[in-house]
Amino acid sequence: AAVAVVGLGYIGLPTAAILAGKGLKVIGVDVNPYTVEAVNEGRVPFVEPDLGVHVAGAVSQGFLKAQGNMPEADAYIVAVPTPFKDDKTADLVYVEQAARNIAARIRPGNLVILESTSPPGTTRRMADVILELRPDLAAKANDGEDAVLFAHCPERVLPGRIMIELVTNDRIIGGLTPEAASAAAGLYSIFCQGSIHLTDAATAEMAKLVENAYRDVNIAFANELSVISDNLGIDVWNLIELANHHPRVNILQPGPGVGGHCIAVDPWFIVSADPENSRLIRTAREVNDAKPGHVVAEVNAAVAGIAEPVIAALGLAFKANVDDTRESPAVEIVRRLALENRAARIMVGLSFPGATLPEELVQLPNVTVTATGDAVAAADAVVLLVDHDAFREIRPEQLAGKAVIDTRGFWRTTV
Ligand code: SAJ
Repeated sequence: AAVAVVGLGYIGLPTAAILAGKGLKVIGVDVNPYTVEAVNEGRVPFVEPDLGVHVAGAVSQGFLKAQGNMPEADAYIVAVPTPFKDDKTADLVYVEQAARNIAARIRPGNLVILESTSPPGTTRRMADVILELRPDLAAKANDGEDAVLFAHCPERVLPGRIMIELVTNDRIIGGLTPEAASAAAGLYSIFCQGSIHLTDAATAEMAKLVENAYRDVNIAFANELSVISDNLGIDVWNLIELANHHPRVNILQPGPGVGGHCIAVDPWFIVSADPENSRLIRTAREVNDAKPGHVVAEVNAAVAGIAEPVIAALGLAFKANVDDTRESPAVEIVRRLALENRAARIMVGLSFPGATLPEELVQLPNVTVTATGDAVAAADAVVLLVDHDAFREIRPEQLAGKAVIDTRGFWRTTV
């Protein structure tokens, strides 16, 4: 059987590589010619542990190839971006474009799976786009083997552990019909060792959003506690550690804000589906989005009396030990510090050798990338934004006499 994986990003490419590794013929489809070229040369255009060997192996054995056009296939897996717009609603243009391209090639009895994180109702909408373009297939909706099957199978893998979690995590699969759910389960059971739970498409869409909103709300609780604790002169890390000794309390860790392309985005899809009743979920988003401003104010206060202050900012990624800076609160904090303190020099220490500044920061004349040790040595204030393991090499004596803003509680035992 041939499987087309549409969108070769953080989710599509690992899924394509794993399916190909199981001996299926997989055609990866991507609008970006550089991605297509990279994959066909067995290369991965982003950083994800272990993905490279899977892609290189699958391509060299002839099970995986990439192309720009939609092929004919038995099953289509759509893993395109679903970003959010300024009004916080989901932008479904990429899903709709994929659906139109699939409509041109799809045949009776094919299976179409939406993997992209989507607002409730999107699988239905994708099916409608395809079936409106293909009345011949719409007429076969009740024709047993000839009916086209539609399902939602949300990804739940953690960046940095994708190749492990794709195989070991449980999956939720929601079909527009029970037949579609079980056909999709048949495909995923080829590589998924976790249990597969079947439901309808809208519940599966909502389950994915709810998982990330759950985490967002819990992180917001920790972030709110950190601001309250700062105002009360209490060490929040100590406070949380003590409270977590209670058998039914498990507070997460505060930080500089919430980043990444999932947790900072997905809760808005729930809010836009029912704005009136999503008060807690919306407020959590607002609390987490306000945290970078709190960090900026803390740093500004620390350098207030210094004419041309030097600020060392450690880390830009959205979390520890990854190189992904999308929606990263650290990037926003550095950008705002640079704009609000034009006389200041912001030296950014990065943990990945050869890493460069993201686009939002390259234009700023007072922001430079500096070796971490040099940035710390030159700084009046050190703000730790990401708890990368590599930053452990900074010794407490290097921080002596400097203002330290530790947004992750990284040095709470050593400083
Ligand atoms: N963060 C905190 N404090 C914490 C935990 C996290 O401030 O105690 C911050 C991180 O620093 C980061 C953000 O939250 O900025 C999100 O990081 P994360 O590790 O919680 O999650 P992601 O975005 O890497 O991946 C999430 C996962 N979802 C859940 O754990 C419910 C993953 O399983 C999903 O597959 C992924 O979103 C996704 O693609 O939706």
